[in-house]
Order: sequence, then structure tokens, then C-alpha cells
Amino acid sequence: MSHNTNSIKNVSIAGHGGTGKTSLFEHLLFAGGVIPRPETVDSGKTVADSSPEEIERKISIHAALAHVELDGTKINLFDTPGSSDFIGDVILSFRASEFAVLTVDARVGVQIETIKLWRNLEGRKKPRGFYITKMDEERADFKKILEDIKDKFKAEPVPITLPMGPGADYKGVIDVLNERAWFVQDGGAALEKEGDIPPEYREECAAARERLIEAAADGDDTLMEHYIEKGSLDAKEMHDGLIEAMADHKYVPAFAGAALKNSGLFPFLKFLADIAPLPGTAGDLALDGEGREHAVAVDPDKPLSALVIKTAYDQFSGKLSWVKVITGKLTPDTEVLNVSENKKERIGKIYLCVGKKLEEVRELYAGDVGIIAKAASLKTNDTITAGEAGLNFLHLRLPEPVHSVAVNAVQKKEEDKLGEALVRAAEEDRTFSYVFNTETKETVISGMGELQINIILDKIRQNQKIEMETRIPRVAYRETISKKASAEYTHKKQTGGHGQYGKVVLDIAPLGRGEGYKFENRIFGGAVPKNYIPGVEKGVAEGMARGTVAQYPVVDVEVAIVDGKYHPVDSSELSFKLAARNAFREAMRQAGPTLLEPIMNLTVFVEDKYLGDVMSDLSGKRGKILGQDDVGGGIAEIRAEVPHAELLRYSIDLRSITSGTGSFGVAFDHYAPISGRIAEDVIKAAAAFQVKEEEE
Ligand SMILES: Nc1nc2c(ncn2[C@@H]2O[C@H](COP(=O)(O)OP(=O)(O)OP(=O)(O)O)[C@@H](O)[C@H]2O)c(=O)[nH]1
Ligand SMILES: [Mg+2]
Repeated sequence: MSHNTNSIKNVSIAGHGGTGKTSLFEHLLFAGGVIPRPETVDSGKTVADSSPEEIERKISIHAALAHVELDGTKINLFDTPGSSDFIGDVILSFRASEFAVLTVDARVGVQIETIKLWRNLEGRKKPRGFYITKMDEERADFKKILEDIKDKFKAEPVPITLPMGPGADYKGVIDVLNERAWFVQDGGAALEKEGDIPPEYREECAAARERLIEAAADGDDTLMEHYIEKGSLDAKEMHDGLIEAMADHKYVPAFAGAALKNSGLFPFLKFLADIAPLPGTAGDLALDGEGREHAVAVDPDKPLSALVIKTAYDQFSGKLSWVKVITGKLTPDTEVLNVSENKKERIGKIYLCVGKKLEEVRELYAGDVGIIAKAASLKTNDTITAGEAGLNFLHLRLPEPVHSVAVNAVQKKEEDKLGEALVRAAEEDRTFSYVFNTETKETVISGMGELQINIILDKIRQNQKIEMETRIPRVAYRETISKKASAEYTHKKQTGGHGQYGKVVLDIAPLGRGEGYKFENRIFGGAVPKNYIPGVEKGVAEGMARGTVAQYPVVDVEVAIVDGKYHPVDSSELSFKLAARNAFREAMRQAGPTLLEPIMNLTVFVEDKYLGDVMSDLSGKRGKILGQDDVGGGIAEIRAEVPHAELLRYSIDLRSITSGTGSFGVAFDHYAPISGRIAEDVIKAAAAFQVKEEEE
């Protein structure tokens, strides 16, 4: 059934790995009557973890979408992966949601991904809450977790639900907002049941309600006056106040539950339906025809515009484009404009989904999320409109890749097939990319971590039956010179008829780091006529493409042709090119050639307790620490410059130093000289790769 903009909620469930997101999602669908019975993650039959790779590993890898209906409101729920390797799907879910709930394990408390996700939501100014999971566990401690949250985020969570006893005594939750209790039934096998608040919890509930009323009163000045006057708020005032206060980020709601006991589901859904922000409260950012950023409000009364948030390939249904409608209404069997491709696209059927299961719909209103099947031109990030050309929604901003691997098909004839599979993988997961590095002659694939890369390659191996080899990618070293030099070379050949003749004298001099390359013609008096100078430049360029130390490209050199000689009959552009190439090499050999290595800018986020270990590992990697900051929540940020060669397996190293809790970002910064043993090793390794120069 279709829903209009004022009866839709989009909610992301995110959180640290294994905190119970998929289980919560599954049981919410059960509570909403969407599935006949909940399955466990272990069984491999949940709605969300349905791909072969998820079933095999028992973790979520892709975002899953489903919807629950409550009191006429459709709640779109996104279950997202917890491992940071799959952050791409978390980010797209955040973008499409107006509210996010972060799950926290009631035994463990705030973990590193909780902090990173909170920061991401804060950056988006997205209203958010916490869901404390696994309250049925022995060591579950709701109050302690709330303290932990308060401590780490400097935000006091306001309980909407309270647990009734942890562990074996767990009886269910109290809905503070509606002043009802929800009791576990049949040891958790059946759905929770509503009842009166047991006397022993009334005091605790009253205190929590007092706090909630304050939060609601904070929503607007008149409410605050009422509250001060009457000492309380009525149900309607509370409802309105909580909505307003949430839009202004004045409180962070907290929920308790035990999904596996079917507990803490209805009061949570009720809050989502009644209080969580409507799509109309947020919009999206777009670029206009002139490339200026502007906000587009979710509005059903404007012509159609929608954004493709995700692309997935399903074994049975083929290509599926997930879209969020921002304005207007998307209908099947219509023609739309794919603004990004400037192509007309025929929309066939449109669907809602419950995990893998698609349900055809007649329309999708602004604010809703749905799926278009088999739309050839649609890619993630594309904007579609009814015909308006100037509108372009901003692309998803994803983190830079941190892990790269060089890959090739064992059978050369399968390279094309591998290439196609990589294109598709990059289409499905925008944090994954691949390039053919012409310099190192390698296909390098990059992503967010070893786990992500391995899962993608395993999938290609299994589905396409391609045998592959992977290696650590080669580093893009450079060469340069350290002093001035000059050399001459005469290219002379006599072969029947025309001969070849050209003489070139070159001066070379070092330039500043990062200045690249400059060429100058300092010939006076026509020793080399102007028409041969392009040949000389080409020869120098060829010389620079492969330096004399280890055949890496040469940078930061100024080259000048200062003299030469030509022959009226035998000279040609080719003769001068060959002379210049050899003169350059000769000059370079005399100019104190050295190797340069790429230095990366590294930012590492670690829990304080690992700070020392991470620092000493970085100094062992020839890193230069630039600074260190406390970013709050017991997390430190370290900034350092580290040679690329030392970081090729850093995602693996950091994982082992920090038990998987650390994270980092890298970007190229500059080139720096290397010498001694390190340079010798590079030269030795390069010799093994050297490609024979084509004979001319
Ligand atoms: N006792 C108890 N265990 C739970 C509950 N919810 C989830 N679990 C268990 O916690 C483990 C992880 O659950 P998932 O639902 O897969 O967690 P997740 O957050 O989706 O995990 P990722 O997607 O890999 O990040 C599973 O073994 C679940 O059975 C709960 O309410 N109570
Ligand atoms: Mg999961």
C-alpha cells in the first residue's frame, strides 16, 4: 500500500557489530505482522541477512530495507551492517532516514563504532536515539549504559522505555511516555503484551516521566510556561513538545529491550510512529545548474525528483535501484529524466520491499523509499526528475578507501570477465573501487578493509568461477636529481638512402619538491631548427617516464636544450627524439639521481588504551607524528606522516593492535627522498618488474 508524505517514517538501525541490530529488525517485523515468525541470525533465515555471504558469515554486510505499519504510519526500517568495512551502506541509510537509532549492548556499553556513527550523525544533524539491547542477559545494566552514554557523548539520554529487571528476572519494559507496561509472554516465544505498570516500578516510572515531561517542555516556550504553571503537560502537549524538541536536538531518547524475547518492540514502534521526525522535516541537498548547493525540501506537491541511493543485483530480480523520492510522486510505467546521465529512462514496475521480497506498488510519494527494477541507465547517486534538467542531488559522501590489493585473473583470457565483475562490484558498493595503474601495470582494488575486499573477491570467485591471484600493490615511487648536470648525445645511423642524424646538448637542474617538470629551449642561432624541438621534448619526456635508478618516473627537474647540431638531409624528429632521450639519461646519471617515496597523511582513531601501542608501531613504520587530540568518549585521534610503503597492510596491522577497534584514513601528501638500505631494497624489487623498452 502506498503512503503519503505525512504517514511515512524512515529509520536507520545502526551500531557496533553484533549488538543485535538484525535481531531487533527481525522481531520488529514480526511485531508488525510483516513476517509470520522471527528467525535467528544463526539460522541464516532472517529477512535482513539474506545474501549467501551474510548467511555464511553470520554478520550483516548489506543494508536491508523493510517496512512496518502501525496506526496508519508506515515505518521504513533500514538494518545496517556493524563492521566498519561496510560503512557505505550505513551512510546511504543515514541519508535516506530522518531518524537513527544506535544499538548498544546492555552488557558492554558504548563501543568504537557507536562513537564513529554518533559523530557521523552529528555531522548530518540527524535526530538520533539509543536502543539498549539484550536486556535479558545476566550482566545487562541499563542504568550503567545510560551513564556511559552520558559520559561519552555529553548528552543525557532520556528513557522512553525502562526495563523491568535484567537477566533471568527480565519481565519486559515500561513505556514511560504512554504509562503502560509490556510483559514478556511465553518466555519470549510470543509477542509482548500490554498491561498496567506493576506497583514496584511506579516510582521509577514516575521519575522517568518527570524527566520526559521536562524534555517535552523544552520543545517550545509556551509549553515551558504551561509546565512551569501547571507542573505538568497533557498528552497532546507532550506529544507536540517531544516532536519539536527532537527537531531541535534537545534530547536523545533511549529505549530498552530484548528482541529475542520479543520485548521492547511495540513501545519503540509507537514512538517511531508518533514522535520520530517526518520526511518533511528534512530535505536533501542538490546542486543547481550553476553548481551551487541548495536544500530541496521533501514536498509531495512539486513535480517528481528522486535520488538513487543504492544499486543491488539480485539473482532473480536482476538490477534493483533503491530510490528515495524527494518531491512529487513516482509512478510505474512512466518516462523520467535521468538528470545525471541526461537520458530518458522508462520506469517499469516499482516496488516496496521486505528484505529480498518485493511488493509491487502503484506509487511512491515524496519521502518514501522504494525500488525500481531493471532501469538500465540508473546508477547510485543519479537524480531522476519528471523532466527538469537543472537539479542534481549531491553524491553520497563516502570515506576514502584505506585498503588496497592488486589482483589479476590466473588465466589471461579471463581478465575481461574479471574486469566486468569488478565494475559491477563497484556499482553495488560505492566504497569499493578499482583502477588499472598504468605505471605499475597492476589492477588495484581498494576499499574499507580486508574483510570487505575478501568478501567481494570470494563472491566473484564463486559466481563467475574466475581464479584470481592477489598481491600487495606496488608503490608508485618517483625519481629525481640532486644537482645540476649537462650531457650531450649524438644519434647517428647510416642505413642505405637517408641516414639519421641529430645532436642534442641538455642542461638539467633540480626543481623544488612537487614542481614537476619544466622544459626550455635555449638554442640561439639555429643550431637546432625549431621544427625539431617537439622531437627533443618527446625524447626528454620518454627519458623522464623511466628514470635511471629503478625505472620509475622522474619528477621535479628542469630540462633545457642548450646546443646541438643538425644535418640538412639526414635529420628528422625521430633522430632528435632518440638523441634527447639518451642525452637526458646521461645527464641524469651525472646529476646525483635519487629515489622518492610517497608519504601519506594518516589519521588514526583509537581508544586511549591502545594509544601507546599505535604510536610505537607508527614510529617503527618510519612515521612522523604530527599531533594527537582527544576527540571525546575515550577516543584519541593521531595524525602522522607515514611512507606509503609501510601502510600497505595497515588496516590489518591496526586491527591486530587494537583488537579490531581502531580505524584510520589515509591520503597522499607528498614525495620524500629515500636512501641507504630502503632505497637498495626498492631498486632490487624494481629490477624484478622491469619491462623491456620497445625498440624503435
Ligand atoms: N540474549 C540476547 N541475545 C541477542 C539479542 N539480540 C541479539 N542477540 C544475539 O546477539 C548476536 C548478534 O546479533 P545480530 O542481530 O546479528 O547483531 P547485529 O548487530 O545485526 O550484528 P552485525 O550485523 O554483524 O553488526 C546474535 O548471536 C544474537 O542471537 C537479545 O535480545 N538477547
Ligand atoms: Mg546485522
